[in-house]
Amino acid sequence: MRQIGACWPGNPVEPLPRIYYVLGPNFAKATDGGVAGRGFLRRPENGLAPPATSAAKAAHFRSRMARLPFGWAQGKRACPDARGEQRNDKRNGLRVFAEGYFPVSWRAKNMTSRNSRMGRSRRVGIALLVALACVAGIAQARFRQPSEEYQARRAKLRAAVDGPVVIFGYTGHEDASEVALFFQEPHFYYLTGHDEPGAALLLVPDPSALNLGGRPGSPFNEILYLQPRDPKEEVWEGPKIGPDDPGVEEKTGFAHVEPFAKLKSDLAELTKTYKNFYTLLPPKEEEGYPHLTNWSNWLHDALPQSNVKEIALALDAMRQVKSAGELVLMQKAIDASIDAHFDAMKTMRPGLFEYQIAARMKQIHEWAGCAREAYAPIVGTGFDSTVLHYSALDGEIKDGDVVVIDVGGEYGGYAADITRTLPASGKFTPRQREIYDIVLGAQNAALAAVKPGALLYGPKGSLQQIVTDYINAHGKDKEGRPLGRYYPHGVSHHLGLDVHDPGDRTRPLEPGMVVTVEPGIYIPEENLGVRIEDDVLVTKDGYQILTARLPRTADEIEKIMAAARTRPSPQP
Ligand SMILES: [Mn+2]
Repeated sequence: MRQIGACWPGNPVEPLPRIYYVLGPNFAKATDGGVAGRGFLRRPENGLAPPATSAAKAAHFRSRMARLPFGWAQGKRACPDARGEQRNDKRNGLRVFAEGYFPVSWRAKNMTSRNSRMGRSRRVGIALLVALACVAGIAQARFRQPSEEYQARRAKLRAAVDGPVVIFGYTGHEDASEVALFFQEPHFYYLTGHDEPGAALLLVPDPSALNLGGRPGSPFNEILYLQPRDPKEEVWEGPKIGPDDPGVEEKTGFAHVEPFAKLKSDLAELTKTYKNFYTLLPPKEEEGYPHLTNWSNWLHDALPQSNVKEIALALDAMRQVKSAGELVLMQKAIDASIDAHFDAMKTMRPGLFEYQIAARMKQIHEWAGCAREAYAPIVGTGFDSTVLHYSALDGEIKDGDVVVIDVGGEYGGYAADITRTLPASGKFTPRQREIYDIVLGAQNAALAAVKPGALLYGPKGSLQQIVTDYINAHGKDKEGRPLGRYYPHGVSHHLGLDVHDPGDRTRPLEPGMVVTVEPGIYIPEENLGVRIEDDVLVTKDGYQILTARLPRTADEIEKIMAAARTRPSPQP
């Protein structure tokens, strides 16, 4: 019922068709179209027959496909049109979305930085969770920084533009699946710390432009717009912050909070002063729920005579450099994830299934305060170790396998991203160790280059080039060829509120940036994949490995595994 990842474009292993559609559980049941209730369907336009055993269901699917808006039919991963029906019908106790297409919200690791804004939001769809939230008060999925930190970020962004900035939070309608929980749009969260649906933010460079009909406190240079409170909704969703609540300024850190309905007329007022307005514009093809497309259309309608310009560059650049408060949260995510990786080393045994390793790791994250995983866990054994974003986790771990474990928790909204590769039996074979040591050597070479001014990607001396050169200069495949062909991905990405944090990956490194360093070699014909991934803070003079507590060498890993084997296998 949910889509797990798409393809890896440069993957030499198995070039997959670019698009999968996500289908409802009833569809999967009717068609056997997937594993364990996951209905995958390849796009019929690709000429690939849907894996349907029910011709009627497949015909219905095709007719629905034909009605999709152009952009979706051209290659989007999920269809938005069934979700509204689903909500309404659920209210009436009906479930008629047998052929519904679910927005993709699973935090797939393969989202690009531009697209990683998408599909993050989760709607509370499980009555039990709602009830718990009501009892416990408003569940705080993220841990706020002090209001001053958000105020300073907004002031910085205001100073960077020549017109008002409008940013929209998620509405809570982005994901209609049963497991969805609300999670705020990361840019909006970065600027506001506000974690409830349906809000918007307006920043105005010159406050005198927004003298709004003598409202008390005018003029304003920033306003938070909130939905009015709805007592009927709150029975289900729990109490929310409303624009007219006493103390709303204190709670939100905004001197001015208005009902959302006022945003349009405030914008109209601002057109008297400004020609340029800024927002997050959608990429050419927005993946998942079309949040940016919808809201930039809304804004164009509200501002027909104005220029609506992109703010992402300025905002992404700010997000790339972490504050002390952000680093505290990141370290907590990393520490929980390190503990989970230690557990995996101790638990690893032939005979276990991949999902069992992941299950223990997820539990350790949650016990440590992580609200959720930073991305869909990857535990790949044998051949699965060579699939970069492997996510089925249904393989049995066999003696002699290597197991790639790329699993990280998310704490206070901030992601950890850690990979270790373990020998299933506790001891690498000579060939496995040879490849392992090449990956480790490449990682060490890349780490040594991390300092302010260094480049992740680009010409000679970039981390990507260092890793490629190192891998090509060490070891050979079975045909005697260099191993560079088995390193198909990038060495690094920024890490933060998103596991693949947005921003320019060719920007020279600066102190305060947190990036991953993650070389890998994946040889499918040998069922041998190795990735080692650590999270690194760029400092004034070089770098600090935030994941340093977790050993990286083959010797250390074997030692930890051997020590655990003298004791009985840990129980859940
Ligand atoms: Mn990574």
